[in-house]
Amino acid sequence: MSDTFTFRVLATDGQARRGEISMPRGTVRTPAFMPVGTAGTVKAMYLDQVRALGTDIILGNTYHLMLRPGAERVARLGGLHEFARWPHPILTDSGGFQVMSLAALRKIREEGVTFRSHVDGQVYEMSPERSIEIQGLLDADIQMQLDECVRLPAPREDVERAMELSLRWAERCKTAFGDQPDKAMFGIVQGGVDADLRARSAAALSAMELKGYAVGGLAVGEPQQVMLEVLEATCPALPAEKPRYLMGVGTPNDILKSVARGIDMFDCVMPTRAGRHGLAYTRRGKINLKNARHAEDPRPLDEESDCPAARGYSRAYLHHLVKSGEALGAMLLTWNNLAYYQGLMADIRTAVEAGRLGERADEMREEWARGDL
Ligand code: PRF
Repeated sequence: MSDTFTFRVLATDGQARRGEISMPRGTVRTPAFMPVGTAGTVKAMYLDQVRALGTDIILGNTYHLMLRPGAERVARLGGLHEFARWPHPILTDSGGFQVMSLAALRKIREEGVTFRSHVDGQVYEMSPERSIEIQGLLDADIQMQLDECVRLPAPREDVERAMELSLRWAERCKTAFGDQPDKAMFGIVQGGVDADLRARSAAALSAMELKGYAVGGLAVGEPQQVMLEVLEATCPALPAEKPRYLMGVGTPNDILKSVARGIDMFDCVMPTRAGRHGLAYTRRGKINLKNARHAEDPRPLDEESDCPAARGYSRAYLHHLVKSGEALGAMLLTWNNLAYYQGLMADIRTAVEAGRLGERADEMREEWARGDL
């Protein structure tokens, strides 16, 4: 059967690409930002609002959903799209990274990972095969291989062992996923900050002829310049005709610089988490609404924004909501931040099409630096 999951590069600007990933549930315009919908909800947002901001795809987490409400239950209720009422593409992370950051008593063996749930203390086992089975029960359009991400800095032999294990797990995930023309299973490049480990990982995954590739193991404590050097070594080693996803990144500036190095997809908790903590992203940089200087400021966050949250409420009111711990404060700031991020991605796509990503990035940085409106 011919693939109904396809990727096309429509334009390039240096290493940057403007593309389209198509699948039966919809088309993802790249470079794309995927809002994080860990537990089947983009926190503090209606999914209709998330969609209206120009979101083509959201991310879900195997780890959270397997623990609560359980993958088999979601499957009985029609899958994650039906359960959450998001009929558009969904990518799920495989669970390995979240096990390492959230679960207790983690143990990694060749067979898979054993851990104690942070929800109810029960012990679970997750093999590469079980991760793909869960992502299938959730009915995710893009599924990620189970991998091991080592926290940096780490000794080279630990990074190498985790990278090699991740390659063997990629093979097992590929077999478990089988032939599904309407969906994709992406491999994840590991190898820390070591250029030759990254090159080996990228080459071995490329040989598996997967439908897409992620770069994992970055934004785990290393300086931005180191992350960018790893991208410069890794992206050219991946097949040009497949989408590339940088996991868990990042700030607007990280995204601009990573697109310029060949990345097509991103996810990050930054806009949603920051919104719940009183921080607003605007085209003039970040505004901390907790700060007392906003207490009597009648101006909106950005009167030129298309987003009602940015245009329709005074900073004084937002300050009051945040200081009072009101739910509406988190809702409005998350809305504003996701609107900013999706506006940024649209701006990036237009700039790549016009062959002026570098100039546009400089203009944006200048505007951020000019500071508060
Ligand atoms: N692996 C997986 N998910 C991830 C990462 C990874 O390395 C990262 C690292 N930035 C974020 N999310 N599976």
